[in-house]
Amino acid sequence: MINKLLHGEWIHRILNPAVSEIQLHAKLQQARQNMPMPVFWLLGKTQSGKSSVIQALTGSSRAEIGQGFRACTRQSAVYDFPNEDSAFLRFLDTKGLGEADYDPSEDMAWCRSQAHLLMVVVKAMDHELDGVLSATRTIRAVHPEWPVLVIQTCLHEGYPSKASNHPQPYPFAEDRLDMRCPADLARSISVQRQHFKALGAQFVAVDLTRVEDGYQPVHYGLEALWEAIEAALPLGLRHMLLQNRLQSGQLNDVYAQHAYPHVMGYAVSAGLLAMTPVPAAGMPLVIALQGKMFHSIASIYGLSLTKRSVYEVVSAVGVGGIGIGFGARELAKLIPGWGSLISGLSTAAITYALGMTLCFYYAQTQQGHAFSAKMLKTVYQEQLQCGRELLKARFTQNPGS
Ligand SMILES: Nc1nc2c(ncn2[C@@H]2O[C@H](COP(=O)(O)OP(=O)(O)OP(=O)(O)O)[C@@H](O)[C@H]2O)c(=O)[nH]1
Ligand SMILES: [Mg+2]
Repeated sequence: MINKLLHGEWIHRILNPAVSEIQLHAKLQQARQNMPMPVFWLLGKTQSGKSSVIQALTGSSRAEIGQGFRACTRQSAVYDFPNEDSAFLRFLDTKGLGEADYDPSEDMAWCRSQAHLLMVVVKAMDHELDGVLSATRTIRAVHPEWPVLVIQTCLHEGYPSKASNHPQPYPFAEDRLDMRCPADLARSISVQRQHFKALGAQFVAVDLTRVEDGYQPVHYGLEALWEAIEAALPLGLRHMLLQNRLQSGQLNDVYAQHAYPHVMGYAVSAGLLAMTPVPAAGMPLVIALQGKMFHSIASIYGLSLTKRSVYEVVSAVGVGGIGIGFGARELAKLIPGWGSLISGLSTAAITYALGMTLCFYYAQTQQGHAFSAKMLKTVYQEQLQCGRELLKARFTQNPGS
């Protein structure tokens, strides 16, 4: 009986949230103070390849990145991925570096407790590095705790001829520029690394080309870039970002691919809300956020969110779905600290699984395929498992710590 009531209430609240957008936004801000969103600060001259790095890491298109940036200081802009509402990763792009006497203090003030990884982007053959070096030095002096990753781009500009393809296997691993690396390029890369070494930097060399450039692979060195990021900041971001390109089978349609990072973002936010000590208000907030996620998925599929669709998905999942969330919250009271992490991860995984199940539901509906409640339940169970795996690192490592 209680289960049935809870169930009905859940469906009702998804469609009619008990909290306003403003309240939800305020609570999320509060939750993020305890567990801040990871921020990558991209520092580099104009045209050094900053947007290309974002593109390669997130899979966003140039247009999406261009539209997604909003100014945050006089010289910098911020890009929340996948968007402001469902962001789980933030990029800061410093525009002013091309100009003489760039003073990073305003950007630093804005970043204060925000940046977690300083990515210095330089073209591999560029030797006018004074501006970038001095900005890095200033930032480093104030924030020695931020890891510095120097990303050396546009490698092919140092290849002996236009016809040369990328050297394989990848010869640019730190301090081991081997014989396959073209001589001019190797020299240039080493000189750059010497300059930044005193600043405690790590290095990675990439060539993030466009398909029409004709190089293979298009994103050369991306693997090494991810390894360097994960080593500096072990938050599991690589899996959280790449899963959308690895989804197979029934969740492989373009809409699901597009919805995936949004689902991930809402899942992280729901987990954060569940972890924040806001007595009694926790669950309505989480459900309001799930409601927002449902609306967002529906609009990606170009379908409207009907009571029926919510009912079918939530019914198939069963009260067991939210039961885990409630159970974990109870547990959280018994085991302070640990409990809230379990609760955060559980709520995030449940939200993730719900979102992906709704994607499956819409994909099947759209393609006119028959499906049963049992199938929905199976998808949910699989995605719950998957969500737990994907989000585990995010909820056990705090970028702020
Ligand atoms: N081949 C190759 N081209 C690159 C690489 N990085 C950037 N480019 C190209 O260089 C140009 C500038 O790259 P962006 O990523 O837009 O550089 P940016 O630093 O964001 O530039 P601004 O936003 O203007 O400051 C584009 O035409 C890219 O396609 C790279 O690693 N290899
Ligand atoms: Mg750019």
